[in-house]
Amino acid sequence: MEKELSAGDQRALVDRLMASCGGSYTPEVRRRYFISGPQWAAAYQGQALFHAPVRRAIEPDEVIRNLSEIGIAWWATHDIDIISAADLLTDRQNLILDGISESLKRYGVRCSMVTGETFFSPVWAAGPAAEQPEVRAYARRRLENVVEIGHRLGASFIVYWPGTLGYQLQGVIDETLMLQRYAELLNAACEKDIQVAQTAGRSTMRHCLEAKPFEPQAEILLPTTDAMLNFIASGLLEHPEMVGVNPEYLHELMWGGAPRAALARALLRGKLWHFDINDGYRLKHDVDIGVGLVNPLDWLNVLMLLRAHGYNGPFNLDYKPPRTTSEYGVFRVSFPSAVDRFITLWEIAGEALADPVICEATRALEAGAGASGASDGDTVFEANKELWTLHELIGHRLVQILLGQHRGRTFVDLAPEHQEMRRD
Ligand code: GCO
Ligand code: MN
Ligand code: MN
Repeated sequence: MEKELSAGDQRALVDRLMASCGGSYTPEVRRRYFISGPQWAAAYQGQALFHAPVRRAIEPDEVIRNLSEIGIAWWATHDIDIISAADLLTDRQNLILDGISESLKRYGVRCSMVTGETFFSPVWAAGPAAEQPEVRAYARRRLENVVEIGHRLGASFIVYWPGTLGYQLQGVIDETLMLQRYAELLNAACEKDIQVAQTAGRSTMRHCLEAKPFEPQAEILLPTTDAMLNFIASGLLEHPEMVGVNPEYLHELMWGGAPRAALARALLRGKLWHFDINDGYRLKHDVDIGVGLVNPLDWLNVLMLLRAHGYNGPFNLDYKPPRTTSEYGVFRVSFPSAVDRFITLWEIAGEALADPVICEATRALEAGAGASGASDGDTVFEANKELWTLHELIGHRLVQILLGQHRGRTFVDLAPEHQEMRRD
């Protein structure tokens, strides 16, 4: 009988195959990118409605140490990821934050973003902008507290995901009222920020709204990044200049949108400040798969847009290591491979933007045929129709660049077992 593969043997196998994969960057190189690792992604135990946890709980100090070793220079957190419900808004909270600050300092990691939990606790059963004044007063204290936590940890971004802003049952809520009430909460957070920033001699933070089309409410009041942009411009916010968006790649894909187009619309409004990066499938639930594992071509194109428009905000690894990945695998495979795919796609995007074929084709398309005499549709079409073949040529070129064909990755000398497929 064959010897059983012990846990140690399995880890050694994972390490060996991971090393065989190659293509990884050093921690120093990884640190050059504004990539953040969320506490909740690393600490995700694999639990869900139909799923029992598969990994043990893990403390912030351990997460921060591991991110540091991998070369992820930034860390992000929810208030309740680091402070238990019992300690929130008490003096104990400050002790905990001191401990976190020490861990960050010890491992040379910086806190980029903090976010408030307004979806999990029983008190949010009807959402943070519920009818009851006491729920909203509590929500306000919690959001103001997140602002304080953010300043204390040195964060520059706050994210809001109002997934409980909506309803399960028809006829219960007045949407306009709920949105007004939500705006009041954001106004309070911005006011608090102005105050704390002034006292602390710091800049105010960037407040970023994150949309998700489905979950946890049945109907969501602000389901897309576009809805968020509209809300920011609604006149309900007292400091719209302090509020921008944090699109999540998968959340735009989930409703059937094109993430790149959603990002472009936010860029045009000057509101693309923060970006949650991950992957998944259209019109499915929020699987939060690691960046580039499902749609690498689309990701390449997304990053071309962001590079071309000088996006310089954080890339937040808001994904969930799959349930099949072990605790060991989270920091040995999941995080490092996500970072390395991102960096590679980012660099390929730079290559694609500078690619002579794409550049020349784009210039030619922009110039047009130059048929100045053509005024009716048929003549304009006839004058330009050969040029438009370049669209497909550009599409082909982009895939070539993704696959490395432009660098000579071809299969001229097919392996003998594939020879029979050739007809030459
Ligand atoms: C999700 C959400 C969350 C938020 C986070 C920050 O996919 O469930 O995107 O991960 O980003 O709660 O507010
Ligand atoms: Mn997110
Ligand atoms: Mn998500």
